[in-house]
Amino acid sequence: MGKVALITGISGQDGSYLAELLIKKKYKIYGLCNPHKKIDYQNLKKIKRKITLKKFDINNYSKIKKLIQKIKPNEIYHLAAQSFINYKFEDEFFNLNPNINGTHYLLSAVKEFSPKTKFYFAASSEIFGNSSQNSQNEKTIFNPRSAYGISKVTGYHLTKNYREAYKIFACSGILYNHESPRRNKNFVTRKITFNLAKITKNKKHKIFLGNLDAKRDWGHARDYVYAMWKMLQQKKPQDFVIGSGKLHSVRDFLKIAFTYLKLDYRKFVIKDKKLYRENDKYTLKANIHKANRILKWKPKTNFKSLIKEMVFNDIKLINNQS
Ligand code: GDR
Repeated sequence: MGKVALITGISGQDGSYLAELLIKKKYKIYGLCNPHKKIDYQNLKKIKRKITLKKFDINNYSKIKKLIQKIKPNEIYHLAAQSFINYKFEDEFFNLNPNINGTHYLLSAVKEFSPKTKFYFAASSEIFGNSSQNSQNEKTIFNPRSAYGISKVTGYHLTKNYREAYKIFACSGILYNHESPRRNKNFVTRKITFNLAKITKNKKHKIFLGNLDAKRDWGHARDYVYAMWKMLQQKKPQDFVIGSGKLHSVRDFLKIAFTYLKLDYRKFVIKDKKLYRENDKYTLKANIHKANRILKWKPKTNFKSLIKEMVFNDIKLINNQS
């Protein structure tokens, strides 16, 4: 019999790549989707028939309890979250619920009804926020600068406390930005590649962007979900920083993307002050030494290959639409 996995947020970029990986490894998969949001079946098109998909509110403890009691999964990957970061604190309750209550409900249900279940929490580099260190590792002090970051710190500590107090196999992956052709178009990488594809159809099309000098540590989501799985296959539960360890600016991303199509990005980009983020002044870079050493993990896809895959995927998408 294969293992059973429960994935919250399965229809997102990470959830769908992870589900594909686990299907190859013969897992039976239960995937939860937010019942208040339209499900993006596009990401699940390859695997829809191979998973049990449930519209499920993870803010409902009695439902979570029943589900865990019933399926007793070998592994839970808690990926559900409102991932677009609002630095203005407007969306804080929206952010806080899945990361805090959802994480707590799942861990508590595991403790009560399925204590052998291994648990993964999707933390984020945003927990470091305004970090005094040039690159961050598992020992770096947290200093979140957004409600999103604060909620991820809480989820991280809940996970750590259940691990230490109740001996649950629970880990947090502290993931830096990870992208792919499945990235939501709100995020800057996909916004660029999708609009670039539109430009190939209409040379008058423009892309409105905020701070082009903002830097991120970017990797491919497919590589990062493999690290999640590896974390739960270890003998001992521990937390890991997962990233590329390399910094690039939004401008670097633009230049490379446009160069693939022999275009000059400067002719198509309009800077929009409204898209600048007041609180987004911090540059975070991963130190992935521990993941290298213990998980034997490092990213397979480099920055240029990531961009190439995204650009040509969006061109195909636009061509199929027209
Ligand atoms: P981020 O990703 O906030 O880092 O969160 P995003 O792609 O939104 O921003 C990256 C950088 O690009 C700059 N930027 C713009 N961003 C957007 N979205 N739109 C623009 O037009 C634009 N112009 C410039 C931003 O200022 C920023 O510096 C992601 C998410 O996946 C989180 O869930 C995750 O926790 C973190 O990464 C690690």
